[in-house]
Amino acid sequence: MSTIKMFGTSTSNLPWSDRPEGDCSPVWRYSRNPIVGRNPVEGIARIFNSAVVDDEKGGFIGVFRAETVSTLPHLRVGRSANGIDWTFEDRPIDFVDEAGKPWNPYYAYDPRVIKIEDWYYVVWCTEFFGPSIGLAKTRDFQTFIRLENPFIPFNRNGVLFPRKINDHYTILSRASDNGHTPFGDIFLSQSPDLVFWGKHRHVMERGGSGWWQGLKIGGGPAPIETSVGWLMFYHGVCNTCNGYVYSMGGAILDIDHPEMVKYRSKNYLLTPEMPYEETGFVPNVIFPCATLHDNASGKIAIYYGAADSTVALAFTTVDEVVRYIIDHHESVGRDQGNGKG
Ligand code: BMA
Repeated sequence: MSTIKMFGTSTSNLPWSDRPEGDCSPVWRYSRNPIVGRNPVEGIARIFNSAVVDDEKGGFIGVFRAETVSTLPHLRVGRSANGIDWTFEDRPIDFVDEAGKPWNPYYAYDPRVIKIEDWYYVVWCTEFFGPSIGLAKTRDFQTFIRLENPFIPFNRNGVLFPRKINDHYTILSRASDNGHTPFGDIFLSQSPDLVFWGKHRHVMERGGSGWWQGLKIGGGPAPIETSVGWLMFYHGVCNTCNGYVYSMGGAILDIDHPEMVKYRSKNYLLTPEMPYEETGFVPNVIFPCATLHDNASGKIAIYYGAADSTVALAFTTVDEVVRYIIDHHESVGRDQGNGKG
């Protein structure tokens, strides 16, 4: 039993490994990583940065970022009995608009899947006269209905909260530019209907006392509701003389006012250290997009993209990771404010 409670969809059969002996980091890796290797499907060079959910029938389903051998990213459904061994559909997701007409993005990447009430929502970075956020809903992972794009360009890392907050759908995002944004803080926006978005608030800024999140930060998996606040895993990027390094950080946001950061770890929770994280199409990338959690035991499984090449798994428990974030927290800039500017 965990001391800190988690809420929301609970997955008792989530993939799990105990912390290896002698490992004292707050998050530990699956020893058989990566779980999706290179060239997993004919014509697909790499699958990474992907979103996995409980299919509520005892198995797992997800929306995966796949890149063709001509390096065009698109989204594809995958299924798994155990959350570790995946089979993928042989074609990209075919989106339709609300009238049932085809509406497919030219490119699509970094999906998140979030269940709110009885719909699964897919949020991704889409082509919309430049990169912006795409939004679709599905009940069966066969028909994907695209909704209005929430934002104008340029924007990335759209992440919905798994329930309405103060009667509003709530989304994290990062305003960006057309390329590898040399800036970026996390903001949130709210909507009564998933069409009209407003009440924009600043959540968290890049920076802090360490350098690992000094260049930009971006939302990761859907935040997990806990008895101490929203547990948010995110990515932080630093610039080095040899390129960008993407690590995973952790923060706890106020439950009713998630624009207010309660605690934010000054240390990363996971940084590229393994060969499959340090070497790949883009070296030194850990990019978390999904978690599964079990409310009774407090176990959390984290799915992350490694080096823009593969999918990997890591584990923690709510008690350990929240304790780590609180014990190592620091106040950064205007994180604790009301985000109105
Ligand atoms: C970001 C996104 C991610 C990618 C990362 C590292 O801008 O494009 O999909 O994992 O860069 O290349």
